[in-house]
Amino acid sequence: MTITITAFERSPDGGKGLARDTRVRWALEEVGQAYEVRLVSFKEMKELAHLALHPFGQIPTYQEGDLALFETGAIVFHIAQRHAGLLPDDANARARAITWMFAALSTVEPPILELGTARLLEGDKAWSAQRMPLVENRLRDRLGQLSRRLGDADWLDGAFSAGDLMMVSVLLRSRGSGLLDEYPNLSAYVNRGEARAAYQRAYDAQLAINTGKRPTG
Ligand code: GTB
Repeated sequence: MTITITAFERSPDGGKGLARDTRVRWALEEVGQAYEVRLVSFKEMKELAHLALHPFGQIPTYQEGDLALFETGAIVFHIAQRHAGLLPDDANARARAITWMFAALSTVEPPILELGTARLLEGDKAWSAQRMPLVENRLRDRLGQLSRRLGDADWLDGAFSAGDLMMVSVLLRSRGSGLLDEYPNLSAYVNRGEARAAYQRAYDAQLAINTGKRPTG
């Protein structure tokens, strides 16, 4: 059955991997599933046809036959459950990998997004200078905890899994803040994720849409 995802017609980052269709593309590449992409404009995302697929008017969505999904956590989890390659066979190891997916989305991503909002949308407010160190330190705390847990391991729990895919995807969003560089093992972890052939294919395909160039891979 054909898999179709949605992505930005024009991504604000020019297709440099920050929009969340990247993690879905990456998961599909890891498990070797072909997919099609339907590009949507910001206007179309808020129209009824798209809202029927995504109640919050966002990308990405995922369609496969009768199934329509939104939320990257649910989509990547679905892909990882359906196809071999992203979750271990051992039941306990599988549960731990799923735990890391949730940790990425509900414990690590929020302070990253909070800092983005504070810098991009609130930087000009009178109270911003007072609040900024608090927001930055909240993210530092989280990154420090994750850094200590990762230690010198390549991946969070044994072999690369959907947990790493989600964690690397989330951490990538913090790179521009400069804070990730304060944790060399986390920087190296993100670099390892990006170096995977499946990630590169996903990145190239997204970039090609925004630059008009065909992917080379
Ligand atoms: N929790 C949802 C999920 O994980 O699927 C969040 C989905 C989401 O935030 N989608 C964003 C969206 O559609 C795109 S990824 N936004 C439009 C809207 O809400 O109206 C967020 C994003 C967009 C662009 C960049 N960038 O260019 O740097 C980075 C991240």
